[in-house]
Amino acid sequence: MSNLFSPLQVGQIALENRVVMAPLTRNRASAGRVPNDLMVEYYRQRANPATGMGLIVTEASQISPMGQGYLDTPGIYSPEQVTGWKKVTDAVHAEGGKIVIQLWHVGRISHSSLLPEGAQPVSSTAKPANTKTYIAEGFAPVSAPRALTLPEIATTIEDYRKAARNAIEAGFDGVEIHAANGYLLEQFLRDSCNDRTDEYGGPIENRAKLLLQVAKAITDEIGGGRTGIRLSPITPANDIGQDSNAQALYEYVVKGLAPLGLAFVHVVEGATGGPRDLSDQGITFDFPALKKLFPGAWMVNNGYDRAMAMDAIETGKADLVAFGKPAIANPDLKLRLEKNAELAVPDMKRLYGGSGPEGYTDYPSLG
Ligand code: 8OZ
Repeated sequence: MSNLFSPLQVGQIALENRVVMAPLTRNRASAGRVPNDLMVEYYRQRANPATGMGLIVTEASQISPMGQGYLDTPGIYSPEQVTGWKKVTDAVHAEGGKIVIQLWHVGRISHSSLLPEGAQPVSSTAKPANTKTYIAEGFAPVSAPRALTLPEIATTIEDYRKAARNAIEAGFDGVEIHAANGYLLEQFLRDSCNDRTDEYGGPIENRAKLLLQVAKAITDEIGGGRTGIRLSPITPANDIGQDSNAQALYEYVVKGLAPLGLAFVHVVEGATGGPRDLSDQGITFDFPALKKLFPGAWMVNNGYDRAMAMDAIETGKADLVAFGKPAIANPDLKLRLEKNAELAVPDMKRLYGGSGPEGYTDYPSLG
């Protein structure tokens, strides 16, 4: 029988265990949004599947300069970034590990000070989100966006395609499309945000079009077996609002993804980093019904502890479990889960930013 510690072939990626490091924003890239040597060490520490992660999903990484929304997040659009990431993938592979990069465009969750020539952020809409981001001066309200034009949408799809090509050049085993947490692709998906009147707005088929075109471009470029996607059907993250019919929307999306032969779908169950159950707010979602529509590997996330994760795999509710905070504080997470050893907790003051090892590469392994 499968369990959390057993191998799994995920598309073209052979995993030695089912413990996944979730994508985790750490805001530690160097000038030019280039991955640096401390980032190499951080991923290396977690990469050996005998003790650490069966699969690492990197922190969200912008596909273009316009895709950036926070200070010091890494990119995957410049040659220098590809060179920086190559050091990460080489280190992970030397440990016997597997790593995919999360491809990110923040859409309206950005600030002009982070964008080329102080540009306005872009989105499905010109309505601003009521939230903050983190810039050189500290926390700041996001800047008002403008709606992408049709030619700009085409360019954005090409940016995703190029980023996927860059990821393979940088040695990644694949990519995860970030279509969650209130960022660009979710800003198109949900009718709580998307107020377009063109072919990318209105009915579900139109709102899902950008996501499916991005997935098609990426799978054409690098193959479905190297492509995964992250969805968060009911998260309220980043002031996205609830879709009027999330079940129908996300079922349409997963049905549209299935023929592309994606390696995995990664679902955030409930509110990202918050409650899994939102039924007290009248918000429910049938996740097993969504899983039934997808033939590839099913990755679950959000507040999983050891017992929940083991149960999810053993009962077939999921094929993979992604851990966030536990993966930050426990480089040997798989070993600790296997031994039922105590899990360290992260220093929450050091989740974002910094340039030294504190709260980043100084979490010890057992023994
Ligand atoms: C925390 C801080 C900044 C960004 C996400 C990429 O929620 C993020 C993120 C998380 O997906």
